[in-house]
Amino acid sequence: MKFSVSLIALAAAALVAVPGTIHAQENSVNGIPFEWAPWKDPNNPNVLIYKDSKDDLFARRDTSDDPERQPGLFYPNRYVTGPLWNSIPTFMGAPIAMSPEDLVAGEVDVALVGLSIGDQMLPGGRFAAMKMRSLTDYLFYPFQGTDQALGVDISELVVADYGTIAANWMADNQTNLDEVHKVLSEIINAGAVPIGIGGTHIQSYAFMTALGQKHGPGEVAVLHIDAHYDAYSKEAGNFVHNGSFFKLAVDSGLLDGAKLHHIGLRGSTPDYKDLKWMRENKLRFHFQTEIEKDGWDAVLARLLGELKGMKLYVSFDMDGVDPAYAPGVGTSEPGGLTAEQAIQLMRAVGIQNEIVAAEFNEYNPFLDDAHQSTGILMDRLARSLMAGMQGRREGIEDPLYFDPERILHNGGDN
Ligand SMILES: [Mn+2]
Repeated sequence: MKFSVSLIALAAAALVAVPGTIHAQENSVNGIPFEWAPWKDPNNPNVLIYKDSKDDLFARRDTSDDPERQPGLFYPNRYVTGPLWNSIPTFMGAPIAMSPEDLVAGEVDVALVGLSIGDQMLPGGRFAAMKMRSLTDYLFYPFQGTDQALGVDISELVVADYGTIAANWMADNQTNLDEVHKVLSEIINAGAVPIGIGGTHIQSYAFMTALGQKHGPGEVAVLHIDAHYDAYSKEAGNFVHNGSFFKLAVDSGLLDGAKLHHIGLRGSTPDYKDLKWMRENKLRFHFQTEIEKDGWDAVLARLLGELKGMKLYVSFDMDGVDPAYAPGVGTSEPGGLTAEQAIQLMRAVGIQNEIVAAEFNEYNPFLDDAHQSTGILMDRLARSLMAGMQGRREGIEDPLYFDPERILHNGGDN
């Protein structure tokens, strides 16, 4: 009798429990005792707790025993000149800065900084920065920096490699964002423009928190190049992931929706519900369909018109470019910008806008071709942006400027 009663009680309990929902009870969640899941906060099972301080994940090396040196930039190379393959690799072959003091003393204009978060459908982005330092490439800083469209030399800019921002691959990526924010703030407060290399698109959220803190929320405009609009809802218990960060940024007031400019959109999203959210929040978006309909030149002119006069942060997802030119991405979408259009866009915004930050992400070196086409393109996109920035310093105002010396012959006669 007793036995059958308890069976009925069990059956009743099973009927009450709704699969997939969380039932916080006195000492268990979904029937799992809290002592078996010590990472859950008994008061709020949606919140993860850390046994150790999360700061331990990003402890800085003790440098007190390092040889003393004056703050500033240094090259890790043995030779005065030479290709990247006979030196210790840095981004573009740039000299190294280790600390904000180095950035200030070196009067650094652009700090190239590696990113290593791996929040991606097909993991690989955490290896992108490492790969970008060791591209099989012949262009290296400061000797080969002349942009062939503008005729300006990017080595007029003081560029440094600021190392790679740690992302603990065993930690959740929301925790990693704190460290990205911290290091980006070091760069921004030292007066340099951070250009992020590698990682995945979730890091964009930390760029926006660092820029929001420096310039004020809603002050900086974003140029977002991507096949995807990255304002999907939060998923799988994550507040932010590499496809949701723009929604969170706009909904939280960190970013003014009217200053979020998308280009490269295609594929099967957004749906009508998401498009409604984009319209309600006044996002500026340019689908590939618009380029198909009106042509690249018209859409580029429209986009540049919208961006005019704004402080700009460039957030470049490599899948915004046609996989014909950039196959090394995890969420490949046929169509998209050509390599040439993307390069032209970087040059143009570098001339037209005050660039306050940029990052090139979602490059997966494991999926690149043997020529490293995606990595080489990512390098050239960063160089083209820097060429635009230098052109702006030299007084070039037209974002579609071309150096006449490189186009016109005999004074323009032929
Ligand atoms: Mn993206």
